[in-house]
Amino acid sequence: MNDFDLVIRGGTVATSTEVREADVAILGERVAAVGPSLGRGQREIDARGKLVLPGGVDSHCHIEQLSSFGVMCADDFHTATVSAAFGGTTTVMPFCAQHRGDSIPAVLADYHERARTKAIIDYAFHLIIANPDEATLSHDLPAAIQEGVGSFKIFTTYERMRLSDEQILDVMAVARKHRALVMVHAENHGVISWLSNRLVDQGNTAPRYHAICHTRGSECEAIQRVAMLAELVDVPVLIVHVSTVEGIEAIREARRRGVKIYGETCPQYLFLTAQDIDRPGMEGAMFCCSPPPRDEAAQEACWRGLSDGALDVYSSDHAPYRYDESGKLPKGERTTFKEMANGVPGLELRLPLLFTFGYRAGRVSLPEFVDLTATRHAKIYGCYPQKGDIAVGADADIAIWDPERRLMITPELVHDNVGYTPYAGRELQGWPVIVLSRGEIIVHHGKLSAERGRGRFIARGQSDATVPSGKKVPEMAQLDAWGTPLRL
Ligand code: DUC
Ligand code: ZN
Ligand code: ZN
Repeated sequence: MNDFDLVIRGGTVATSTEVREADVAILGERVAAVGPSLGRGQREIDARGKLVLPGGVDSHCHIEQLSSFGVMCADDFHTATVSAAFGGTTTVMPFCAQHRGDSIPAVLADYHERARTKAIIDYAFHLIIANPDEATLSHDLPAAIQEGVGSFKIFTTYERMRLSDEQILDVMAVARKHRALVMVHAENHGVISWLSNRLVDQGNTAPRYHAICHTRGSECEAIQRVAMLAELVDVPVLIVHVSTVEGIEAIREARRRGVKIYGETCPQYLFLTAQDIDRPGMEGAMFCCSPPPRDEAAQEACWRGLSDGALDVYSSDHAPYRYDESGKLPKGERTTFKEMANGVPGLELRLPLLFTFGYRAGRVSLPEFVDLTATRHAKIYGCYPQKGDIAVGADADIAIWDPERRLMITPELVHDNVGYTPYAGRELQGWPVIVLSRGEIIVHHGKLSAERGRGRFIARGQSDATVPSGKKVPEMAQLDAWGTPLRL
């Protein structure tokens, strides 16, 4: 008679708080026990010499999403989640994108349908809001939050996505009232469009000009403005894909004033620079994302931000486009930097890159690695402790890492549908060799054994991250004192 369905025996188990030698026992879909010398499992995995970590939670990725330029991502819910699983990620949180004119219920229904039949790991959704009209604000967003989609990404740039300051405040007010998290793509639109129009008019169209237009100052200005708006209505806000020294400083500064502001960075800001975009011919297009990778000082600032808490999460911002007419090069060699699809892939290599160049290089500890790649995402976005931990009762989403395994990054190593990786040629040490999702082994030494559509939607609950700080700006306090508080 076996005590458990599966026992992972003799590994080094790491969570965001501790590292210890322990067995992990699984009953059904959940972790049933963690400790020494657990009883027998119907199936056993010998994990001696291996690290047993929570599967990664990637809270920022784009899957089967139509961009505002009308370009479809290269990955659907199957290829994207397969790729994620091979890299040790067991939960993804992609976006359901509302474009102007779209209604939120239709957008959500559409993405649910795409994911339901293809995803092999569990998924939650964020919304992108490009059309904050009356129906969206008063009915559709509160309903979406009720259904477990309690985070909205908004943009300060992109002609067809950006919201005015008034619209941003409208969305923030809804988020405050119904306890959702506002995620912001923060870059100054005027600076980017003014510079890019002039550069193109003057015949400067190569990929490298993309990095020039997205100035450091434009990120910093937009973060400062968004922080000021969030402070006005006292709503927590998360700045996605922070890339600059100045942007990180703007987050620190806002926090010092008491603003509840979270920051995210991504592999492209730790491992790439603008020099990659300056490669010969059109090659630089493979490294173009917004905001763009910067310089070594910015990379250092991102590393520091991750270790001292200025930045809270490390996500992939997987935005998959092929290096051909379907994505990066709609007009072939004649494509201007304004016409290239924006984004780089990263779902699969997010964890292995941080494992090798963060953990193995001594820049982050193992608990920090787990926190940055899994636990904090689950906590901030309201699916902890179901996801992001190895603890009794949690979903048995586990990646067993061989910390010695050496691999060269090549396009063939990666399972997405992008056809290239911006990290080719780097050597990794450490790879997730066995990956479990809700107790089921879905990747086993390079072999996939997951049925299409087995992934489930995770309806997220509220998290502490959405609780307002309680701090009022003087003008709001004055309204209170006059007995005329502003209704949000
Ligand atoms: N923003 C993202 O978050 N991803 C890809 C491109 C962009 O502008
Ligand atoms: Zn963005
Ligand atoms: Zn993104």
